[in-house]
Amino acid sequence: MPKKPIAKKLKEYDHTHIERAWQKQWDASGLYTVPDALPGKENYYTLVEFSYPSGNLHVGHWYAFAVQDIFARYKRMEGCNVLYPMGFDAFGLPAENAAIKEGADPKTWTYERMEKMRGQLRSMGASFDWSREVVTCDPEYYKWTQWMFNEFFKKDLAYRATTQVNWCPKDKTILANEQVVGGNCERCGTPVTQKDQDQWLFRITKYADRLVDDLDKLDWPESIKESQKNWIGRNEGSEIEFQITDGTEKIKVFTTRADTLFGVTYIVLAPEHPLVQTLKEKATNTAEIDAYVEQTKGKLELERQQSKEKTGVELKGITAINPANNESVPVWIADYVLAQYGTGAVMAVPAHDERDFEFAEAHNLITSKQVISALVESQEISPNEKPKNIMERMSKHAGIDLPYVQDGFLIDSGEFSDLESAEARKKITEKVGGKFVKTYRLRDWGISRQRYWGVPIPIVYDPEGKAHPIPVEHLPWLLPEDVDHTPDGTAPLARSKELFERTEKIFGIGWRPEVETMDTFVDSSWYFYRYLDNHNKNEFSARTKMDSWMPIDLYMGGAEHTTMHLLYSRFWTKALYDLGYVADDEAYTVRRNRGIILGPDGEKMSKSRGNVIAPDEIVERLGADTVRMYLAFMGPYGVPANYPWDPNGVVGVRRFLERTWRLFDRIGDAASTQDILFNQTIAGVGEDIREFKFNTAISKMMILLNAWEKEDSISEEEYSAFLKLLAPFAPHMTEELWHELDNVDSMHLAEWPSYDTSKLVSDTVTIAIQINGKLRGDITVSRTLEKEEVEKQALAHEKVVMHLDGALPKRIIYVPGRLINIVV
Ligand code: ANZ
Repeated sequence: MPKKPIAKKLKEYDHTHIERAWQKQWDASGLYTVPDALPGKENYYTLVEFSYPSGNLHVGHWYAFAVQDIFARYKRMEGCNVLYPMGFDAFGLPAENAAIKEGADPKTWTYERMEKMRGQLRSMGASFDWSREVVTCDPEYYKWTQWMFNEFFKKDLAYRATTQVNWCPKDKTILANEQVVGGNCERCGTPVTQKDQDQWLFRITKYADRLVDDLDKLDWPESIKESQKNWIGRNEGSEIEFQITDGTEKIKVFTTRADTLFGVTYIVLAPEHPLVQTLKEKATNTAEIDAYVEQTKGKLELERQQSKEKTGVELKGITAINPANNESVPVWIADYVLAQYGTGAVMAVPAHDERDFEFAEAHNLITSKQVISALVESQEISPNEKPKNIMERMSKHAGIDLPYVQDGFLIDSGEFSDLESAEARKKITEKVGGKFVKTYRLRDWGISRQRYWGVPIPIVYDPEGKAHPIPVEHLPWLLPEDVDHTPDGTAPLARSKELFERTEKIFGIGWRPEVETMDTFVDSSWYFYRYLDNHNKNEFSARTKMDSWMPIDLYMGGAEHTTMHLLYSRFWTKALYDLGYVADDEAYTVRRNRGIILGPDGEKMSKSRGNVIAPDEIVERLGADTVRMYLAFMGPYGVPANYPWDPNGVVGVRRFLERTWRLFDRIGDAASTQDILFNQTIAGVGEDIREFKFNTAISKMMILLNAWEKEDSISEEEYSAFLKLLAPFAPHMTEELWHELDNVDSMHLAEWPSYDTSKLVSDTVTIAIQINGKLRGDITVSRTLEKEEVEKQALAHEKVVMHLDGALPKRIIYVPGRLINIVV
């Protein structure tokens, strides 16, 4: 069959025209509209964290969305029915703050920004299925957020209570613990204060154990698993009661070190501990106690834990009895003890705890009551020696600096002396009638926000003040529009006449609406189910659709999401699972975090530094294909690395695409002589993509291109296969060339090229020739050629002959299969 007429010279590579035209054509033909099933194909659901409508796409978005699209496209060519959806996390503070700054209405602002971003997102040429778009501020979406809230409410997973909350004085709203970073508001950096507040919470603590234990079944970066474990902070310990000396009250402490009970020198209560109010009446320094309690109010937990200055006040005249040895010890209040952790009371053991040691030193309390001694170095103990003997051989203090915080052997602990810490913890707890308990750092998730731009909490109160969920027929419970949304610390919805009238009209006179809105992390806790069935009016997502797509095969996102979104959405999934609405109790078992693109100066991109790269401008100048491919070329994807933007690198990638374009003119009747490299490239590119090494995949294509450029001709089959390898990276250009080859169907319906395994290894090798360590040339010889024969051929190489100029080499070093170095 005659090949393409070579005479047909290709026009210039005009990216602007090509990219626009193909984007339009793909849209019009619905190329990326994904059915719920395709005969003979496996479904593959790849998810990326959607963005909030900031209104401007930055390089980070490109890195997140366009580079992951490479993988989605590869999976499609590999034969899967791939879902790669997109949407907007559209409610919340960022949109609202921006709207306020620009004097706009948050709704108008948000919808305008989304429209602009849709255009920018389209310019990436990503294979998003826009027909499944999800927008969390659309009433059709938040109807289901509200419905789920009510399902949780009915099952006591959502409740209202007064708790200490974090308050951002600038954003004038409550923040979840997860949204306080280093004592500051996660969004605006303002130092956060604490106050008591009535609010809505989700009972995430009920899931604490499962959230820890189920991490084992997830293929996630270890770093995220560790952070989640630390955040949940499960701790096993004992609760032990100390009787107050006059016999009226008991103080229950939580300790992880019951083995140190004989070393207790005082007891500390958190200033907020309820017993403080009872005990202070019996103390001789009530006024001093009141003053201290007052002084600690509003201090942040973090500040209390980290403060070097250990403040506190003794409850003078009050003592407690140590149940282990009946000794009485003084009772203090101090803010290094937190009210909401354990029991809010601590047995202090200065000899074995840093914080207690510092506190005792600061207040002249005993610090030297040592009850644990170090284990001697194992090589000093013969396996048969009893611990008793070891103890006798050791000096009692064994030269240890106090506080000694490790486990060891008990000393001066009555009948428990000589036991090891772990065993002693059990025995001592049992002996004093203590209880083994688990504690958690995790608190219930507070979701009430005193802001406008969020999902209205779907609750109404009857005239007696009792909360009722709004029945489903009244959902979506619309966000009122007659509201001045300027934040002043009170809930803006309380100012809506329409909302109050609506409530009374539906429920009766004297009923009033909840006026708080939900934390946006609620909206994003379930959005991945809605992509599967985004127009469903009767369910948040039909079970059949979820069955065909869930669990998500790959969830990519930013490294900053560890304890918020990734923990909340796990909780959400588990709660839905327990209620019988979803089939899996984890929604995504494979998670990878991508890196961050830095400015050309190697610093985080920021307006103030002036190092922000605007993708729109580069797309305009060099094309979307270049930008996609350059970002993929920066380094391995799916690892949390930092990559600085390199303007020369982008141009280099553009040149590669231009050369690929021109290679078209080299298509001829004869295939290239690079059969092995060709097969190796196909194999290697696929393997690299599967491992998210898009950078090395691109290098491999570059190597093949270099080799082909030296050939007189390459076959159309070869060129077509190359286009297929390149298609996920540069979808527009390859589509254009594919059609230049007279293909009718889209490039992106093509199958991934196959390769000939028998041609992966060459029976020849290329050996570098060095003279005095400098590369001078190479020879290609049979793999099995003897050393002497290789040397002979190397010595006959023209460069070597020239260099030796008749002289004999001093030495020849041969590294088999790689290089030969001739020393002259
Ligand atoms: C006695 C003791 C002796 C302790 C010793 C430690 C070492 P983690 O592991 O961080 O969870 N604790 C208990 N409740 C507390 C509260 N509300 N505020 C501040 N500290 C509290 O810490 C558990 C330990 O933290 C507990 O074990 C208790 O001190 C302290 F050599 O009890 B320990």
